[in-house]
Amino acid sequence: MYKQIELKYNYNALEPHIDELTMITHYTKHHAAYTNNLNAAIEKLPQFSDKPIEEVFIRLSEISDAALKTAVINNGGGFYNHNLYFSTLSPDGGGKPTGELAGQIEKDFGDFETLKEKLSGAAATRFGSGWAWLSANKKGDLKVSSTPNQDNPIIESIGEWTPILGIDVWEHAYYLKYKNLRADYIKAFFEVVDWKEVADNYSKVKA
Ligand code: MN3
Repeated sequence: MYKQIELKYNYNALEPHIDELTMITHYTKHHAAYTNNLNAAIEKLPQFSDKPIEEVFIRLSEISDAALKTAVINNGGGFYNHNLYFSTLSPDGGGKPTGELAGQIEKDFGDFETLKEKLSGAAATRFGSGWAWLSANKKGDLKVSSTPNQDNPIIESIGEWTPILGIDVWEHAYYLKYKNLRADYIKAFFEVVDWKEVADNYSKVKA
């Protein structure tokens, strides 16, 4: 059984950047539905029961039933992506990373502001629903990308890249407060990013 991560803050804790009703709806409706639907799909795939979702993502070619494979991609992505999203937000977030991650950002992007611009650009220009990502590989390289729907870099690269931070740009992530102003939501998102958590994710991906 896949389980949603528990939030380490209250639904209203990210105000005014991300509003309470969006958080409640996002976590208890959208994320919960992806998780339930993933569990229902995996019940039909006993070879994957109790396997980490990251392993399922890199073994998708073993699923021969096309509809079931689509269900695992959409709901497995929805489950995993939102666990990452909610775990890297914090009312004490914002600012910039320090330590090893900060050094790698300088190496790969020049400076933090450039990374922020690239990530914001990837999030702003993703057409329709999807995500913008900061990912790492085992060598410790960093990369900015975006994917449609509930896809993610693990699915897309078959395990070569693992996201360490994701910006959800589905309208359900911002429309209640920001309406059509996705760029304002993206700006606000950076005010609540928990860079310590992102740095922790980075050190886990790096071999
Ligand atoms: Mn979402």
